[in-house]
Order: sequence, then structure tokens, then C-alpha cells
Amino acid sequence: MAKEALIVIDVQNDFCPGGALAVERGDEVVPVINRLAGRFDHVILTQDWHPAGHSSFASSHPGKAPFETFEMPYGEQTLWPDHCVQGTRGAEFHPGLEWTRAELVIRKGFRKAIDSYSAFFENDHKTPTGLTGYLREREIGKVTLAGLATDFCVAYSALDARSQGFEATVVLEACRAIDLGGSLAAMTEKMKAAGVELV
Ligand code: VGL
Ligand code: ZN
Repeated sequence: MAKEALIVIDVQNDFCPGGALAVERGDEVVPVINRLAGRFDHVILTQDWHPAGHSSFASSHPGKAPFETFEMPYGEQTLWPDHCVQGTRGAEFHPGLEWTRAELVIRKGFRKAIDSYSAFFENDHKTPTGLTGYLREREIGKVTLAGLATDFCVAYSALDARSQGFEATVVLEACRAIDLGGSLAAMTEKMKAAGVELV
């Protein structure tokens, strides 16, 4: 039987209450994920990891405000408040997250010119993070996803997991959403259509 891994998406201070891009009640996922992780032989974490002045930050585009959109060479990009800057406290994992058993940390969004929501590909949908190759080499065929935010990094990771041929389950109780302009409903539909199991 294919091996399974839990992928914990972006449970970082900046996505929790008090952080730069706080997801409402984002910190509530921490105890749920800690419990969930105990049931998996393999745990992988992702960490949003931007250089200062990243192109996804509204502050990098004069006249633009957070949550507006901007046309990048690879398509439309939502602009965010500065968040998860490499080496800052905001980029660290939530202090309550029990991450010591994690076998891999995938950092993403470290190329200044491209944002990255998915754990598999950056937002140009071409630049790989290396996760597909890692999972294949480790003979992991099924991934369960949890973390922040449901409608951005979790959803894009789940969709790419399916497109890369992995079984994918999202544990909604262990996720919280940003929900920008109906993004939660839209991404929920996309995940269902792609064969992502939502539990
Ligand atoms: C995320 C927006 C920008 C996420 C990361 O983790 O969902 N969202 N960077
Ligand atoms: Zn980001």
C-alpha cells in the first residue's frame, strides 16, 4: 500500500492572530494539527519564506494597497501585506506547533519575482519546489493536508497534489481560510472537482 504523509502548510506566526497577514482564528489549527501529526509516520512542513521587497508585497508596487491585484508576467497576483520575511519572527512556525518529527521543510516564495502558494509549484505553475520528486523517491502516494490558509496555500497544494498523481485529503477542521472575495467557496469547488477528499 502507498505510504502516506501529512503536509502541514504555513503554520507561521504571520498567519496567526497578531501576525502581518493574520488568518482569523488561524492559531486554532495548532492543537488539532499536533494531534493529527501523531497518526502519521511521515510529516512534512511548508514555510512561506519571502525575501524583503518580495513582488507579492503591495509595498513593492507604488500606489497599490494590500489585497488589490497586480498583473505579473505569469498572470494575476493578489498583493499582500509584507509577511513571512526570511529570518523574522513572523516567518517562524507558531511556537505551539510540534514540528520536531517533521522529516522535511519545504520553503517557498523565496524567488523575488514569483509568489508561491502551492507546496509543489510556484505561481507560474511551472517552477517546481522539488516536492513531487521527494514524495516519489520516498514512495509516498497519498498526502493529507492541513494548515493555513484553506483557500490559498492549502487549496493550491491539494490541487497540485492531484495533478501530480497523488491522492489528496484536506482536513478542514485543521485549516482556516482568508476568504477574499468568495475565494473559499471557489477553491472548495475546485478541490472537489479535482478529486480532493474534504473531511
Ligand atoms: C499564503 C498568501 C500569501 C498562504 C501565503 O499561506 O495561504 N497566502 N502567502
Ligand atoms: Zn506569502
